[in-house]
Amino acid sequence: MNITKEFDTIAAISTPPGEGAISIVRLSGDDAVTIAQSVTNYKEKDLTKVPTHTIHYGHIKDPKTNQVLDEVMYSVMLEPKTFTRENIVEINCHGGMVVANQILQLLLRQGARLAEPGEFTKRAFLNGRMDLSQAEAVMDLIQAKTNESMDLALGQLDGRLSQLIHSLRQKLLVALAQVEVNIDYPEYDDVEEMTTKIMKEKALEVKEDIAHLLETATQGKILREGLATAIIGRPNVGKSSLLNDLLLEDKAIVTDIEGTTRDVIEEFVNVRGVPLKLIDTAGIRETEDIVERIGVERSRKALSEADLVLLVLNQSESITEMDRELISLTKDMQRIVLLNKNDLPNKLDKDELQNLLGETPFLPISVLEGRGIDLLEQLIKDTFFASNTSEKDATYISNTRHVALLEQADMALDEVLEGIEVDMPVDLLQIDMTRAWDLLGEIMGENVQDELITQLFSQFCLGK
Ligand SMILES: Nc1nc2c(ncn2[C@@H]2O[C@H](COP(=O)(O)OP(=O)(O)OP(=O)(O)O)[C@@H](O)[C@H]2O)c(=O)[nH]1
Ligand SMILES: [Mg+2]
Repeated sequence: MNITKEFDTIAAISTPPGEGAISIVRLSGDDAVTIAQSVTNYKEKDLTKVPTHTIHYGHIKDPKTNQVLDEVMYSVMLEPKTFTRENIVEINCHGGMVVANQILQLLLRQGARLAEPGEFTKRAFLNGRMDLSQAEAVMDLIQAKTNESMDLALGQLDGRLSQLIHSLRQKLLVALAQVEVNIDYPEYDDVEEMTTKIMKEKALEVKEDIAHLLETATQGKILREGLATAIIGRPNVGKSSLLNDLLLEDKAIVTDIEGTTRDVIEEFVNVRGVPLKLIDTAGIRETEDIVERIGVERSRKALSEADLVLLVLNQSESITEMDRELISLTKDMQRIVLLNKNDLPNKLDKDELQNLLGETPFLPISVLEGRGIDLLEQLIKDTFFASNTSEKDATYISNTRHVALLEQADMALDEVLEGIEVDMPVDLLQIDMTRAWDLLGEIMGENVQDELITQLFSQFCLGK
């Protein structure tokens, strides 16, 4: 990779905007300490002389106006044992954006540059402190929605994925080394035979490992992005009421008018450790109303993209044509069928319903009275963890970029195998195998294009 090491000093506010007891303004780079020192009250400790990894009480003073801005704590961390492998000073100041912003402005006037989003982590990567998959884990960690997704990110930050990829590449390296032997001693026929044998062996081995990793991809993606759960049903069965109940919040409008929800509403909620992206949809029915019709279209789209469907029926009414249609539409999907309004007299023929549903069980609930919701939450959890062998320490692939690279490496290995079948010369096989090796390396950030790096890091939040 083409790394031009920048050594200018960057600064940003690292705490989220809003009210809080403290905010943190962070400096990283060669001049971090001298810039911090230039805004202290000079009668206080000299930060350029303090030992690394120490914390100091002091003030922030504008050297031009002599105005004291805040009373702060300075944490001084000298390279190389820091997050960015550069000198870092973190200033803990009073909370609220005004103070933190004033301090940041002052640091910029004293020679620091405003950091781009993700630039601290980008430097950690460029300075070799972590590989790309670990840097991506930092981002996942910030966005983690449940304990499970946090574990996943932590594992990756730990370098678990890197180690695994490293071991795959090691296997390919053994085969590639054998090719060199082959090139050095071309006069021995059995060397050539030996070489293709080892290449085949290793290609198959690595393909199997890749397949195993890719199997975990869906699971990993769900942990990261949430299980897309669409609440589907005809109008007025209580979909929005259910959404509000699971969220413990009145997000969606509920009325007794059919067609209340006109658009898709998405909300994240943690149900017993399962991260759900709950999607409330417009009730599905034939309608002349143009706005509602667009809503119904969107509901159908949400349905087709869902990982899990909560199909809501109204058990105080008999089964309608639309119910039948929805039952048949979801028959191949992961679904939970709910009979809502269990508090009202029952008009729904359960035998008929079971006939329509086949194997799928149904669960009577009453959102109004809060009955059956506990069971529903348990069912969601069981469904989720049943489809997941849930190896506690498994390395999950959760990142689309990683999935794409693994798939490409797998294809390159297919080409190696096909080449062996048709007795292709060893040096041509070597090209494909080297490509597989390179592609796996890209997961950790080797040979990755500068633009991709910039784009990846720009997804971070400011100050990270
Ligand atoms: N009796 C009874 N009424 C309920 C129950 N759940 C919801 N309702 C009522 O049913 C009506 C419709 O509820 P909504 O949640 O708006 O239904 P919806 O499925 O979102 O309707 P649309 O958005 O129009 O498709 C409201 O008056 C709710 O108060 C329940 O368990 N029992
Ligand atoms: Mg609704």
